[in-house]
Amino acid sequence: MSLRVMERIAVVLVLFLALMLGVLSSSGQLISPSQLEMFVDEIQDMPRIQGFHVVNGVSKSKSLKIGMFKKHWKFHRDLPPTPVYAYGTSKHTATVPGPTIEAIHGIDTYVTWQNHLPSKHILPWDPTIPTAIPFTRKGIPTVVHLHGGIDEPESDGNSNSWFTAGFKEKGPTWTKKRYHYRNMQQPGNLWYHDHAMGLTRVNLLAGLIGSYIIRHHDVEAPLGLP
Ligand SMILES: [Cu+2]
Repeated sequence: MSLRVMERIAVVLVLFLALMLGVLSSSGQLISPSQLEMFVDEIQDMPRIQGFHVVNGVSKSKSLKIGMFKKHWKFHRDLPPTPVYAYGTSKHTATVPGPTIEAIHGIDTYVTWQNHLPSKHILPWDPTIPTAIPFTRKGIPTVVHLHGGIDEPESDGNSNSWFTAGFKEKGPTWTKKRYHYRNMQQPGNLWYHDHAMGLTRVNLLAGLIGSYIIRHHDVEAPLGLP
């Protein structure tokens, strides 16, 4: 074993010890999920945003603006408010999961996703994997992917089409601010979520997820659902 290899092992051991000490010293604040009482909070119904207008009884396309905000969120009666990233039309109304977007089959929905996040992430992220890193090292890269949506590539939330707050910095494949969802596919429940290169994991864990429903009257009406 060369001296260099031993040095590296020593460094890894020291880092591991530091980590263990950190875990032990903060364990007084960690809450075991098994100690939380179940079924004490109402299941929340997320705010709904219609992805269409109704003019004289006819559905028409609509443009939405949905932001990403840092705020605090209560996950359980006995947990303190937790820092999160939340989707919403304002910081005040933003939720985790984000608002449910309701679209109608065949009616275009446009969404301008706006990043209002601060410069530093609330969660640690792994810099050793390919990651969206702004040139200035400030800002949290985000880009929204409508999971299951059949849409043009420019609106599909390519991992390298990320952008930071105010579109200050953008990834190499970024093309436009306003995403176009055609809603031409089968009706059903989709979800939208962050998709930034190397940060998807932490951005979702921070709260950047939400539902997207495509409705189709002719398919649903004969079912007579409540
Ligand atoms: Cu997905």
